Amino acid sequence: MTIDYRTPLGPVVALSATPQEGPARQAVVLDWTPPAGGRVLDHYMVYGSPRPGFTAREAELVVEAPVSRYVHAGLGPDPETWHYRVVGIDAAGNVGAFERSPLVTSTTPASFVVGATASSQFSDDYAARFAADGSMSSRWAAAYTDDEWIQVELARPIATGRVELHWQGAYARDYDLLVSPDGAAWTVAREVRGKATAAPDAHEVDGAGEFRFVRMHGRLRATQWGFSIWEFWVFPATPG
Ligand SMILES: [Ca+2]
Repeated sequence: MTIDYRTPLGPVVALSATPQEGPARQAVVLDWTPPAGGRVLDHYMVYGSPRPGFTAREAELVVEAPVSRYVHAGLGPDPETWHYRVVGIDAAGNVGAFERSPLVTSTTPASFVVGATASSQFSDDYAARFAADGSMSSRWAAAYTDDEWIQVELARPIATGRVELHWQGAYARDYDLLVSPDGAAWTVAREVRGKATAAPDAHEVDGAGEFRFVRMHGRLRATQWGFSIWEFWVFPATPG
């Protein structure tokens, strides 16, 4: 079969945008099929915007994708509506027409963990919010001292839920897990002593009253480094 690269490149096919829910940050999964005609595609330009009337401007270029799938991550914690179009660029440099691309729209759900604060941070690159950004490649790290804490705020109060602490190598030997309805009065939900590895911890919290804040108070470090957590997640027992 001979492929004619001189004719205009057609639009991508079957573009879909599906929200992907995470506990801290949301994402939209974009999937599509290459344009008809069997051409070799070099890459795709993914355009997106909260405005439905967006155009193919550089400011609205979300990514240049090498394959026909892209996960638009890091959205939220509030619901976000995004509109997308995708154009292909073939091996001869032909660019698909923006206006002929399907327009798809996706709205993400609200995040359940809406924010994080801490008693200290090693530097701006290790701020508390990096433990609630949905990414396992960013993290909070405290100053190199014992007795430091990090807490997350929830979208709504719950009485029962699961807390997941995804520790980096610099985990806590001893720590307390506390909950609070207001961020001021705290109840100890769990005392962990003698933790021996950096494996994630999951705690089912129940019977500590209604709470909207959850705190990990590190008492004793397992390493010389500061307490460090990739992600601090809370899942409600009953979806709200
Ligand atoms: Ca993170």
